[in-house]
Amino acid sequence: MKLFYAPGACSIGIHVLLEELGKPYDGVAVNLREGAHFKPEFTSVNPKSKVPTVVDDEGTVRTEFPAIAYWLARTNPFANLLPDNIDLQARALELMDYCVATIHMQGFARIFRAPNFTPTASDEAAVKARGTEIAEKGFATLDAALAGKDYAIGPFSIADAALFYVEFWAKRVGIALPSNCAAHLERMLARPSVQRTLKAEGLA
Ligand SMILES: N[C@@H](CCC(=O)N[C@@H](CS)C(=O)NCC(=O)O)C(=O)O
Repeated sequence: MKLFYAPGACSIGIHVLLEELGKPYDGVAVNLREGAHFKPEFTSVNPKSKVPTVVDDEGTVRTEFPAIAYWLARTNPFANLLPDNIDLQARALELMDYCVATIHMQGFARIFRAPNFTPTASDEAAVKARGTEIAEKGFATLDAALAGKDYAIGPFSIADAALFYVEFWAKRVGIALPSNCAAHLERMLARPSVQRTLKAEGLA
């Protein structure tokens, strides 16, 4: 198994899940700043030019965070990354989609890539402010969902990997996390899988 990742990018969540599995894999760092994801070496693997990208042992390419996470959980049931209970599974998928499609793609994407959202440089501060607003609303929603739970759906699951990376970004850009999200981030940072991932990505 091979994981294409960029240090500190959303691929960090999939990196954590691979560490949770404890099976051998190769981590391949893709330098997004230098545009390595647009070069043939990478686009021949994933023409979408995105990390995370996973290539499994049969050579099948897997893309999109929720799909990769779901596939890892279902093909490695010993790791208990997704409970058998269908309601909890649906909750995990719901939460992952909210982290990726809303908090990441609508919130943090505006903060990290404001020029992608406006042709006018003087509008970029407003774009970033809107991104912050979307992310903050997202964390407030997830904070309520976390009440009384150690992890996103109760037991640790693939949803925590998605929640972890957006919380990690919040800390990086100075968005204050509400208390349940802040406690969840600390809980994640204490997991050996997360510590190994941060070390491997040069972020420890
Ligand atoms: N919807 C994708 C999002 C992946 C994504 O946006 N990855 C970012 C890094 S966090 C990326 O590869 N960006 C490169 C670019 O868009 O140029 C997923 O779920 O995996």
